[in-house]
Amino acid sequence: MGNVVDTDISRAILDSYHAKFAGALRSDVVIVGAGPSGLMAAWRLAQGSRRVVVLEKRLSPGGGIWGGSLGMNEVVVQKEALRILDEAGVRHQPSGHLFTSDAMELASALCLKALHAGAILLNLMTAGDVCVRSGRVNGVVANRSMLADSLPIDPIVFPAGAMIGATGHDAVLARCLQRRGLLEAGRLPGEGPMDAQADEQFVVDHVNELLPGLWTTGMSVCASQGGPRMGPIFGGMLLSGEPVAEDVHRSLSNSEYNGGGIPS
Ligand code: 48F
Repeated sequence: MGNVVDTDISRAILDSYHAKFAGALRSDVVIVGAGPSGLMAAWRLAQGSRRVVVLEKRLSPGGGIWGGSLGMNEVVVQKEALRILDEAGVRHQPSGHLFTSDAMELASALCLKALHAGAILLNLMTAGDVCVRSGRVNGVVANRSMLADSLPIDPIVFPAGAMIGATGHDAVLARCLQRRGLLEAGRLPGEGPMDAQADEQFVVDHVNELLPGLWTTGMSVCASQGGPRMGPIFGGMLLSGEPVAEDVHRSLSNSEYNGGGIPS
């Protein structure tokens, strides 16, 4: 089996991880959460030549995709999202007026698309705070998952021109702003009762910039703006990643933050 030396293996891991990590410290956009909406936004932004970093607290990216509904690993999408499945090479079957895909296939394909488009994905990285300067969010504060809560270890900052909160139902980044009184009163109402039809449209129509530099996508849109909680259907999550990518791309093109978190 060739010349396999333990120190060479360790050095290979260290060198390539550190190169990746160093790249992640010079990005245009930091996306927190690698669920369907975050991965979709990462894929589109990276396709548009933005330097994108995705921070995911768990070992596996994919968020709520893997378990489908009740652990039945099939995802349902509506026909408006089929073009995304096709572009990602995800197979689907009709089921009445809806379509189903294998959850593993969708999660894997979205990861691969985002990575191959150029996004950097760091797993085991939990975002716990944001940096704000002169009223603009200009970085995400993150720590190694599980270490932060158990040991006195300082976090690290990922600076960027734009941040996207894609942490799903708990809207972590928006809550950071709320805790500090940086959101307008009543701006974080939480999710309303389930209404799958209304929610699917809500997460697409209501992606917006909560505070300069910070956008939300996916279920975080509902949690931060009072939309209905979600039914077990995924088309809206995928479609929500597209307008947020467009907004962020446009905003960065027109701003002094085009080269990252530090004004040019
Ligand atoms: O929950 P999640 O899949 O969010 P989403 O993209 O999609 C929602 C659907 O999966 C589902 C639904 C549709 O049927 O309602 O819930 O809005 O993915 C969120 C990701 O963010 C990660 C989490 O592990 C998951 O992979 N995450 C959560 N908090 C943090 C985080 C954090 N503080 N730092 C980093 N990642």
